[in-house]
Amino acid sequence: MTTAAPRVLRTAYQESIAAYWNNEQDPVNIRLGEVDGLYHHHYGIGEYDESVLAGPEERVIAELHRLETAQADILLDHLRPVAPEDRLLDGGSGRGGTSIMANRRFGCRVDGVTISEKQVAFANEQAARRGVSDRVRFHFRNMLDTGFDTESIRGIWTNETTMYVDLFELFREFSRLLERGGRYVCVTGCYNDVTGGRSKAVSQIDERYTCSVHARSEYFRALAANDFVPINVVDLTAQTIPYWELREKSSVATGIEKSFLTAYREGSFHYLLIAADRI
Ligand code: GPP
Ligand code: MG
Repeated sequence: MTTAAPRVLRTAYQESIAAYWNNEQDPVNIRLGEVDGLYHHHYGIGEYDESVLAGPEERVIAELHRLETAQADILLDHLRPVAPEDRLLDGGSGRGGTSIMANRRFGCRVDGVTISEKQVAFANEQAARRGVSDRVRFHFRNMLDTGFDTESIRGIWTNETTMYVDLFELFREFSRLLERGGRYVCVTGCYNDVTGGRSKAVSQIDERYTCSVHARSEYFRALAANDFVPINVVDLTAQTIPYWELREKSSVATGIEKSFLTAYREGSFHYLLIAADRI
């Protein structure tokens, strides 16, 4: 299935991103993951149960985790149908949560790629603990240049990872990897280019994660340029605001909560799901 992998880290920027994720140990990710062993690097959606605020603190942690898992479930809903013999790719797989959920739901082979060697080791350890290492594998590879075979994959997703890369380069690679009729699902934060450029709150998010949030229009331009046709576009903004409100009140708040809440409430930023088919 695989050819020799090309050099993974190609630029000083990519090296700095890899270093960030190799050192990341934030309680907002670790403590939530410990709830049930699904470690996420994305945000949540849905209403929260206000009674958790009465304590104990573990209830807030579990509730934030439940909302993050609900986000991954919605993403996977848009990948269907997937058969057990299909193969899926997780572009920027983090600590592996969404990949493990995809395998659990579809029973298929899942490959995750990330430029963080720490994340690769961590996620492979999770797969081993669950006894799914034969079906779920994490690789130290660059999603812009995976080295996987052309038209070998049925479905690809990126769960909040596209703000680290050029979308035209990324979708060129995904277009190559997918079978005809294969599906790509993206959950992302993007800035609203109807209201102008990057707002101050969006710039704060960029600064916090060393990323570069794209304009909403950029996604559709880059998809169309690479033979992807959107079938569903879901604005999840209203559904993610409660997650940020609960997180802001929690003991695991990191300080970025205000920027997300401001950006979403003022309309300068959207939390978007895009599902597109490779024609
Ligand atoms: C990190 O998730 C997600 C990103 C760095 C992408 C930025 C996302 C946008 C929607 C702009 P995480 O779970 O590692 O972040 P945190 O540590 O804040 O929970
Ligand atoms: Mg997190």
